[in-house]
Amino acid sequence: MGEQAVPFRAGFVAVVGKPNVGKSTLVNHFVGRKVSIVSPRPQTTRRRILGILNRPDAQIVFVDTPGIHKPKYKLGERMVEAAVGALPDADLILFVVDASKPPNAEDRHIADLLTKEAHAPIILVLNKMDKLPPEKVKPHTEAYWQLVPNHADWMMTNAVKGHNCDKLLEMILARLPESPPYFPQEQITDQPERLFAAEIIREKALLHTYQEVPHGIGVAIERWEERPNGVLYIAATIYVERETHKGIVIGEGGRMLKKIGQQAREELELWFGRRIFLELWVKVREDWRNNPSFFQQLES
Ligand SMILES: Nc1nc2c(ncn2[C@@H]2O[C@H](COP(=O)(O)OP(=O)(O)OP(=O)(O)O)[C@@H](O)[C@H]2O)c(=O)[nH]1
Ligand SMILES: [Mg+2]
Repeated sequence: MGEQAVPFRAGFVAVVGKPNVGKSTLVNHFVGRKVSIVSPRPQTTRRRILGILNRPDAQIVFVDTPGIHKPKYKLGERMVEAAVGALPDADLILFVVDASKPPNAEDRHIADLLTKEAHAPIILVLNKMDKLPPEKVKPHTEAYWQLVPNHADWMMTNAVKGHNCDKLLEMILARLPESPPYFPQEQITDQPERLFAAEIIREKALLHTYQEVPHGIGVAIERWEERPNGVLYIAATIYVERETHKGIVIGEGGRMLKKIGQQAREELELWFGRRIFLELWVKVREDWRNNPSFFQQLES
């Protein structure tokens, strides 16, 4: 008398919302490792990045997306296209909002896009609950809930601490279709190591820059070599849009660049489990965010 086999579930869960609400933090929490960089600056994520949670009974493919915003550059247009493009094929959608603030025009715009582009059920994720004052819980929850078309459920979370994320995961699992896995069960992302390395460097550069500077930062891996002593040698260029920005990224006596390089190297050594020699350069490329052939190069 064998036990009834539990059906395997698998599916794509698109994670969408405006910039800086905590989408990538949430995806990293579920995957249990950083697959998508996080920073306090809006528009950190620039591409669709898969974060895969493998369990004995399920494979959840989270599709992290760039924050949907009103684009001012061609890069921004591409980012928004990437986010909206994740909607039609998703099995489930997480609409992530910053619950500590009431919905604004950007959230309403995303809700309209969901009405047009989404076919799957939508779970409203009211993130940053730690910043939500008790008297705002009811009005904010109700205001967001009314915005969401085809809403299936909602959960209040703190993605940094992981609060309520286990409950949210149960909600997701319950709505996932029966399916064999889409990816090998040891795979956690679709992002090649080279691109991940470029992203980690960009994350460290974002952490130390402000205002317009972080938005104009792009990282290109120039060289990637196995050295005979077992060290991985990586040379990368940090592109900025102005000469003044170059000065900021390099810092007085090169101190800022050194700090960015040291933090990126330490984290990459942790993820790759090996010694890394990282060399960084800073170059100016005016208006690169309006140059698709240039920013596509950054992704290869
Ligand atoms: N207080 C608080 N901060 C959070 C929470 N979740 C994320 N954050 C912070 O919010 C900032 C943005 O987080 P991200 O995960 O990069 O946000 P995102 O939605 O992916 O942003 P984009 O990639 O720019 O669209 C970071 O500083 C996070 O640490 C939360 O639940 N509470
Ligand atoms: Mg992000």
